[in-house]
Amino acid sequence: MAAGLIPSVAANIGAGWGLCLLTLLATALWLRYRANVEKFTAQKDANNGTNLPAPKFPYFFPILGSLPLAYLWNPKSLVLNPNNIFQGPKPVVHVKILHQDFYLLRGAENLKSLFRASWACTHVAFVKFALSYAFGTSAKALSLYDRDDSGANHAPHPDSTVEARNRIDFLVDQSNHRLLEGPGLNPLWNRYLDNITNQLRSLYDKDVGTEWESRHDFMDLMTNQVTLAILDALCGPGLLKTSPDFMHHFLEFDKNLQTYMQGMPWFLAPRAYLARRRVLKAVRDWQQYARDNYTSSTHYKGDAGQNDDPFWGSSYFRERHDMFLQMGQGEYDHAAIASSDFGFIWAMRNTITATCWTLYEIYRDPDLLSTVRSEISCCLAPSPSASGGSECSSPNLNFNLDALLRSCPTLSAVYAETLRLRTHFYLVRMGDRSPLSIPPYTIPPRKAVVALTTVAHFDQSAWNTERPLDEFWPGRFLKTDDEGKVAFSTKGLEGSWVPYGGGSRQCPGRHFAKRQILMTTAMMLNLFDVEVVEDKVAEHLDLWGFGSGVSRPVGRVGVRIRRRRDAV
Ligand code: HEM
Ligand SMILES: *[C@@H]1O[C@H](CO)[C@@H](O)[C@H](O)[C@H]1NC(C)=O
Ligand SMILES: *[C@@H]1O[C@H](CO)[C@@H](O)[C@H](O)[C@H]1NC(C)=O
Ligand SMILES: CC(=O)N[C@H]1CO[C@H](CO)[C@@H](O)[C@@H]1O
Repeated sequence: MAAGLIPSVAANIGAGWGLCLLTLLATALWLRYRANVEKFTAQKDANNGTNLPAPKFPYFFPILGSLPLAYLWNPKSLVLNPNNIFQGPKPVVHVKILHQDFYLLRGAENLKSLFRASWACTHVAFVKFALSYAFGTSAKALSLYDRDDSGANHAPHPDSTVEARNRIDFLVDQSNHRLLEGPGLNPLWNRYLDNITNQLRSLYDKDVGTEWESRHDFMDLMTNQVTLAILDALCGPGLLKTSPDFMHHFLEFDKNLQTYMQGMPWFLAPRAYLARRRVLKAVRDWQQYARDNYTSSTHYKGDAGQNDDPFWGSSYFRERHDMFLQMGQGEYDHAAIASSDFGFIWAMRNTITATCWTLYEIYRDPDLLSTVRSEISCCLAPSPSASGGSECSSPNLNFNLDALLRSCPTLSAVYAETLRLRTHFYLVRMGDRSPLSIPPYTIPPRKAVVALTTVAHFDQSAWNTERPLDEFWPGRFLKTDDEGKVAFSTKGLEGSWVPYGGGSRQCPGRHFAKRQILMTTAMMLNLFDVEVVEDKVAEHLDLWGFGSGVSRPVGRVGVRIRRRRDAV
């Protein structure tokens, strides 16, 4: 017995000493922490300067720094909690997490300063991170980014000696703009319009009857329709022809995005990495098929885009393919091109989920539904098939896009409020060679400056809070004048409504996204009556869902659906 006692006494004495040391350490840490807190709260920002260092957010543990552990279980509630690094008393803070320095900022004026400073920023670190972690682009291919010091602006940086063909950051940015904000936009849009019109007509003619019938999940139904049509517009029919399961793997990939971004090793998440291998293989197979079949005589005719073709889908992918192959010494091989192209294809996922949420909000509110329906009924042009076409039984879907964009205040407000409520995105910038000016502060170059759309969109001081900010209320964007006329307005919301970011790196897909969401919504409302019967949906906002853009719906929305009774 005694023999058993001795070690346990020794252990107790040891533990006693350990405890004593720990107490000492904790006291020391506490004193240091209090001193930092005092310094932080006492720092007065002289408003005559513009060159101040941002206040340092005090932290308790030397190595962890301000690592917000509660983020792990509920990121959104941590982010909106008034006592954390995202919401503290100072709108610009310097935080240290695991020895990394970050600058967090919030407030409309600071976001506007950040957007203004975008032209002096470099994105290379973030692009490389996303391409390698999420999309699996090889380190060899990404080394082209390390060698490109010419910047993303039209004129290369004066010290840079990079050859024009190797200006990867600038060239990729330019090709995105050509497709989404330049000559590529209308053909892309026309192909989307053509496909979604036919898909929804076929749903009307073949799948949905005149009597109520149940559907297990409305979000799933819409996701499928919209994803198919966007893929067709962007990549042509070849992607689904060569890989009929692409959509399934794509949605699986999307669900797991944060798993890849967090650098989870493959053996802890084999299914997630399997989904990624499958989508990447699909893109490679499609591009092989496009290389084999494309000739300059296979281009589309007319509005579908005479520079585009059914094999590559858009000239965007065909030209990017040549552009990447011509860089460096062939570091960007076919696999690397496929993974970067997939990164671009993935970027459309925000507009898919946004369409689902928009329709969900309208269909579950009968008053809103009838207001929006009466607005869109004024936007119909005569149906081209109305005279003698065989489709005279199905409703007119020939909406005038400009009218939808400009003359439907409530529809616009639903769109804007959906993006306000559901977009959770980190906007990140980094000064390239010179510091970033966020008056009165100056932030040193090569440090990440981060703002979160969620913080901006839930800022009590910026928004009309007649209804709580966690509630969907399109009225936030509507103004009624003296004669009772309702207008859509985002006046005074610059820097507060920021679902697309801002400045020179603002989302180039926003024009397509807005058209796509408004038009698809108008068509659905004109074709179908939908009633929500089982509302079991929530935003995917745990650690694995938060921060990737417009939230993904989880759970389901059981509905009854039928052909619209009073269709016009
Ligand atoms: C509702 C839909 C969408 C939302 C909320 C959204 C949001 C965003 C945001 C917040 C950024 C970062 C902007 C910044 O840092 O200032 C971004 C970048 C980007 N988005 Fe979108 N986006 C949407 C739709 C699309 C679509 C449909 C496409 C095209 C297929 C697209 C392509 C891109 C690309 C290529 C970038 C990177 C731009 C760059 O780094 O230069 N987006 N998007
Ligand atoms: C700015 O204000 C501080 C104190 O308010 C003062 O000491 C300093 O001289 C001022 N600097 C300039 C450039 O006016
Ligand atoms: C829409 O595009 C998808 C994907 O390419 C294709 O499978 C489908 O047949 C197209 N639908 C219509 C009606 O054109
Ligand atoms: C439509 C068409 O021409 N398809 C051809 C494309 O290329 C593949 C080889 O990758 C051929 O098998 C197809 O017949």
